[in-house]
Amino acid sequence: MTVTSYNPADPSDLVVSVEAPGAAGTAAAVERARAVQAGWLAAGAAARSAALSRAAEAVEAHAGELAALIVREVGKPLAEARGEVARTAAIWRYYAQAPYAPSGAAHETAAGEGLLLTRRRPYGVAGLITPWNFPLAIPTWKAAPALAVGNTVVLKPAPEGTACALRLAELAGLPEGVLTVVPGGAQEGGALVAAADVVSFTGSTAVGQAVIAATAARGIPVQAEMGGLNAAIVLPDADPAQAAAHLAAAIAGYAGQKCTATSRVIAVGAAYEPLAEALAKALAATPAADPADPATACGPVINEAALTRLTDAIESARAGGAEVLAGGGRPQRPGWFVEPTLLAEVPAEHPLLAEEFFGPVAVLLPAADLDEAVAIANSTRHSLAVSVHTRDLDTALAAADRLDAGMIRVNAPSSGVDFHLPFGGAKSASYGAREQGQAVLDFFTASRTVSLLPAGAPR
Ligand code: UN1
Repeated sequence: MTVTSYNPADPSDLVVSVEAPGAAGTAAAVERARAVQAGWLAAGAAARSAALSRAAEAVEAHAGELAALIVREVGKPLAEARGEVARTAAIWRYYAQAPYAPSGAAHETAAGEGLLLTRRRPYGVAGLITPWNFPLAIPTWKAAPALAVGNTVVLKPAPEGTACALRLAELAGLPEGVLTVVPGGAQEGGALVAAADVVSFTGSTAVGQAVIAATAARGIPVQAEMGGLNAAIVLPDADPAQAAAHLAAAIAGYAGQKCTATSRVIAVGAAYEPLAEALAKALAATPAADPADPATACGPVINEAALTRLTDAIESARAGGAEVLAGGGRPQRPGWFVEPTLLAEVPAEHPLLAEEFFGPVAVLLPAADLDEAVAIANSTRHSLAVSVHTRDLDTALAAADRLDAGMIRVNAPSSGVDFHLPFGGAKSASYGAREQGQAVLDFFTASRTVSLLPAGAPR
C-alpha cells in the first residue's frame, strides 16, 4: 500500500507518498527495535538524557521548517503550528531529565533483616499509534517518556501526518532502531499491536476499542486516548465577551480538530442571550481562512470526508429546526474549509449532541441552573475536557467536583494542556494510565520488588 497525504488547504498539493511496509515489515521493525533495546537501556541515564536533549535542540533548530510542514500537511494555522513546535521541543527537554529520576524506593523488611527495593524497568518495545492533529507533539509526548525509561519505540502515525512523523524521527537522530516510524494504516497498526510489548494509542473511539481488545487478548499494557464530546458551562456572572473569546478558541481553533475542543456550550439562566450574541460575534471574527497566514485561527478540516460529514450534520440540524447563529456554510475558496458554526434549538436526538464531529461546530444549549448544566455536560460517555466560566469560586469548585471529566478548566478554553501534568478523560474517553508527566513514566515501566537478605546459613 502507498501512504499519501495531501495539503487540506490545497488538495492538489501532494505532501508525501511512501510505501507502507505491510504487516511483515512492521513486525520486522519491532524485531529490530527489540534487538537494540537492551543496548539502549544499558547505555545509561546520561546517554539517554543527552539523546533526548539533542532531539529538543534539533526541533528548535528547525522550528520554522517544522511549523511550515505542520501547516502544509495537516492544515494547522501557522501561529498554532509554531506553538506546537515549541511545545514539542519543551516535551523532549522535560523528559530528558527523567532518566535521572529515582526508579524505585528502599523499604524495610517485615522481619527486620535485609532490605527491600522496588525498581521500575522498561517493557521492551513501545508501539505508538498517533493521530494527525498534533503531528509532532503527540508522537513526542508518547515517544520521549518511553525512550527516557529505556524502551525502544516503533511509531505508526496517522497517514495524514506521515511527513511530520518521518521528519521528527529524522531530526531526533536517535541510534538505529531506537525510534522507527512505520508509515501505514490499519494493517501496520494491527501488526504493531500484535508485536509490541506496551502500546499507547490516541485516535478514534472505534479504533481505540479494537486496540484495547487486542492488547487485552495479549495481556500487555495499553493506554488509549479517544474521542471527547466536550462541554463548556457559562454562568450568568461570567463576562460574556471574555467567555466568548475562550469558547471561540475552543470551538474554532484549528477548526475544532482536537479531542479537547468544545462542541456543546451550556448557558445557565440569564447567561443565554448575551452569550449567544457575544459568541456569534467572536466566531464571525474567526473565519475559516488560509492556515499559512499568521492571523488565521481556523484553517481547513483535514479531508473531504470530514468536510462532508460536517456540512451534512449542519444541514440535517437545520432541516430539523435548528437555528444558525453563526457560520453554517463553506467559504468561497478551494480546499476543505467549513465556517465556524454555532447552532441553537438543535433537535434533542440529533447526532451533533451525541457524537464527536471533530470540526468547528458547536451547539448552544440552555440550562436552568448549575445542576442542570452539570447533568447535560455529564450526559455523554465521551467525557474528556469541560470548561466552566464564572467569577464565583464556590461555583467553580462545585462544578469541578461534580463534572465527569479528566480535565476541568475554569475560565479557559477546554482545549490546551500542560504537558507535565496527567492528561486523560473519564468514562469512554480514555482507557488505562494517564499520559504525560510522571503518570506516563510509570505506564512505560513495570515495577519489580527486590528482596536483599544477608548471605549465610538461615537462622
Ligand atoms: C490540546 O488541547 O492542546 O488528540 C491537546 C487530541 C488530544 C490532545 C489535545 N489528545 O486532540
